[in-house]
Amino acid sequence: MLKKKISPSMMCADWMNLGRVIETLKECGTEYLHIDIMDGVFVRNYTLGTDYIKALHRATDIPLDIHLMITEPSDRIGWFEIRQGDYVSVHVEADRHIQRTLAAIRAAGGRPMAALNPGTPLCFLEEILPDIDAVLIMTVNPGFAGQKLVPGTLDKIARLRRMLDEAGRPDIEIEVDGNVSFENAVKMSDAGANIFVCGSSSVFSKGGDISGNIKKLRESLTAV
Ligand code: S6P
Ligand code: MG
Repeated sequence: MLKKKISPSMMCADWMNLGRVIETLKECGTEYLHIDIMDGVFVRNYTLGTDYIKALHRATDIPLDIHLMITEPSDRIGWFEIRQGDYVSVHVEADRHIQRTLAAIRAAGGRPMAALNPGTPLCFLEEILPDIDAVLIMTVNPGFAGQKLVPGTLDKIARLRRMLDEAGRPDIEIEVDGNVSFENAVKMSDAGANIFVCGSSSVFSKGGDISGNIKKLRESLTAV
């Protein structure tokens, strides 16, 4: 059984109090910090960037979970400062040379993760299982926080877990990203996910403070 891990989505944090937010996330034992990188082409938005990653590397030893929503990431991996143990995810839809890109992430000290949009079938992963440490299942169409879960993605997580186990890769982690609310996190965990990207629906929900939200999330996940 893979450890359940929390990866707060930093685009949803209070940017005016970022230092304090990072201290709190560290105190709460957050396993990763999720960094959304968008290019305005692969998704219709811009968010965080290369200098933000450098600043976080200097501010904290929490490993980063860098989610590249950019076209042709193979040409751009070198733009990003990757620290040993950081996860870097690339979308299979965005890359003509995904195997080479995943190898480049590994060579830079990162942990390669393949990301799939809700409409992208699992068969896109078949040839690259030897090259990845994790799969990112998008549970909303990427680009924006605050969206509603695409319901079919719950079954997709379960089918992926079966596919990985049958392929002899129970070690490959499944990350979920999009509307990971307290309720949805339990369903996602039940289906086989173990890394939870938490944004406005849970860790940064206005209904509570960060520590209280993380405590509530961990309690519901361990009750599964
Ligand atoms: C945007 C991005 C996500 C969001 C996260 C927000 O698609 O990849 O990481 O930041 O999903 O969380 P929430 O709870 O607002 O959906
Ligand atoms: Mg993301």
